[in-house]
This record gives sequence, structure tokens and C-alpha cells, in this order.
Amino acid sequence: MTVIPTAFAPCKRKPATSTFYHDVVQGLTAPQKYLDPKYFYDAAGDVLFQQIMQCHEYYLTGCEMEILSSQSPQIAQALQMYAGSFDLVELGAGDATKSIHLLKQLLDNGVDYTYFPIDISVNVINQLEKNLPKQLPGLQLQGLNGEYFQALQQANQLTSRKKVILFMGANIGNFNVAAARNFCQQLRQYLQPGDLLLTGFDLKKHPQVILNAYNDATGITRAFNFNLLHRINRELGADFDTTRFEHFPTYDPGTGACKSYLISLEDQVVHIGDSTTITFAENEALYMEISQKYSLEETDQLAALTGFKPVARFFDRKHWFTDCLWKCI
Ligand code: AVJ
Repeated sequence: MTVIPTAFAPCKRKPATSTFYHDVVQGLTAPQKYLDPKYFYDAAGDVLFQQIMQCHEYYLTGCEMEILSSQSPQIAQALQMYAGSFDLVELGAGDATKSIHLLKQLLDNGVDYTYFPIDISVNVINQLEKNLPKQLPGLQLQGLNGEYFQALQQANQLTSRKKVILFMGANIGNFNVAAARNFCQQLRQYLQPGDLLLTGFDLKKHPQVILNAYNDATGITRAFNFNLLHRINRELGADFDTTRFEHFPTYDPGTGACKSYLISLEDQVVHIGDSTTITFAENEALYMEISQKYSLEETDQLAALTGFKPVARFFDRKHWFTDCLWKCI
């Protein structure tokens, strides 16, 4: 099957006019320097993230895997009960190793559905299109490569069935609380009353457990963060020297905000292409990513504020993670 790109055919733009360049320069010239975590996921970043998911400190994947592998019958039953007939759209599908359990269960139950995996990484979508049909014979699949809402709009044009949206892996954590509200509100506008959303939330727990998940002893998370600087060097002709930065993850148990920074180890100047110069002061922080943690009350509140009604919740044994099923009202 063919991957449908959601943007126009890739025109060969000069780095200095690309969206990537624009976003990077905007972030690095802000008073609090930042980069958008969606840019972590180039080919090397995809591999590093796969390795993060296998780190024993990074418990999130194991917890959600436990939910999907042991409770897919219950989840499928809930989807069928609340939605009847539907198509399945997954935002940020990754390698689908978790959702595959649910996909299989729905096939076993004889549900006639199309699976629309959406991912920002074209590599990921190509892999899925190659591998999933082998693992799940009979699966109807249409990959969509691009930003969530662009791709969702495409999915809306391709199907008139009710929709079940999967937004797993605690991807929602990459938004701060205000941005998560915004995101859910926007998502709701692409959906109809009665459509469903299954979202994964990483729950608040002992702060050290959370901090360790973003500071693995083998340094894969550090490499994952540094990879974005390497990507900027490669694609935008910059000269970041990663040995002059230190990976610095933080967790605030009060707010549930887990934020990663890169700290500049000295006064330094970084060039991006010919025309842009960025200065870092010693100890200046470059904000890379938030991974927001939630309480159950906070997930309910998020639903209530954005046009959804919580209808079911699924947990791992430790109750470290939850997949929440929300219905559009
Ligand atoms: C893919 C956003 C869920 O925040 O836990 C993992 C990304 N960053 N380790 C997360 C990530 C560093 C991950 N999400």
C-alpha cells in the first residue's frame, strides 16, 4: 500500500527557508531557548527512541504494553459497545507493538474496520505498511505520514464511519497542561459526538522513578536529546558541539511536569547555516521536552474541559499508567 503524505509533494527547499529551520531559529532566539520535541524523530531518533522504550528505567512502555496485551478483550468490548462500527485512527503510531494486540482482538471479534496509523516519521509509516499486514493477515491499513491534524483531516475524507482515536504511549505528555487542553479541544473539532478517544497517561508516582525514566544509566536518553542537535548540524548546516552541553532532566512532583534541558557548559556561539548566530551563556538552559504526569482527577478534568466524557479506564498492575476511554459529547 502507498503512504499518503499529508503535506504537498516534498519540494526541495533550501534549509534557510524550511519549516524546520524556521522553528529551530524561533526556538533558539526566544528568551527561554527551546526546541520542539517533534523534531527528535528523524531516522536516528526513531532508533534511539526504540532503545529508550527497551530501557528498564523507562517503565511507560512496559506498563502500557501490559495493559494492551492483557486487557485487549475488555478494551475491544468497550469500543464495540460504545461505538458500534468504526474505523481506528492512531496518532503517533510508532511501531504499533502495543496497539497490535487491540488490532488483533478486533479482527478476532470479526469487526470490519480500517486502521489509519498516523506518524510524523515517514520511516515509521513505511515500516508499518511493510510489516503489519504480515503479522495481521486481513488487516485493512492506510498509513498517513504527517502532523496529527493534517492527517486526521485526510482520514476524515477517506472514511465516513464513526472514529476511534488511539493516542497512546503518553504522547499527550509532550504538551504542558494548557497545551494539552488546547490539543484535546482541537482534536474534538475533528470528531463527531459518539466518536471515541483512547488516551494513554503516565500517572504521578514516586518522583525518583519518574526522574530515572528520563535519565537512564546507559545514557540513551541523553543521546536521544543530543541527536536533535546533530540533526540540526546535519540538516541546517549548524555547528553544535554536544560535548559543550549537559543533559539535565528534572521532575516537579508538585505540578507533575517532567522537563528535560540541555545546559550549556560554557559561554559559546553556535552558527546555523551562514546567516544565523546563537549565543549561549555558561549554564544557560535549552528546554527540550516536557513529559507531563497526571493524577486520575486531572485526566477527568481534562476530558470535562474539552468536550469528552470519560467512560472507562484501564490500568497496569502497579497503576503507574492508564489508558482512558473518552466519548465525544
Ligand atoms: C514519546 C513523548 C511519550 O515523554 O515519555 C522518552 C518521549 N523522551 N524519553 C515521553 C521521551 C525521553 C516520550 N513520549
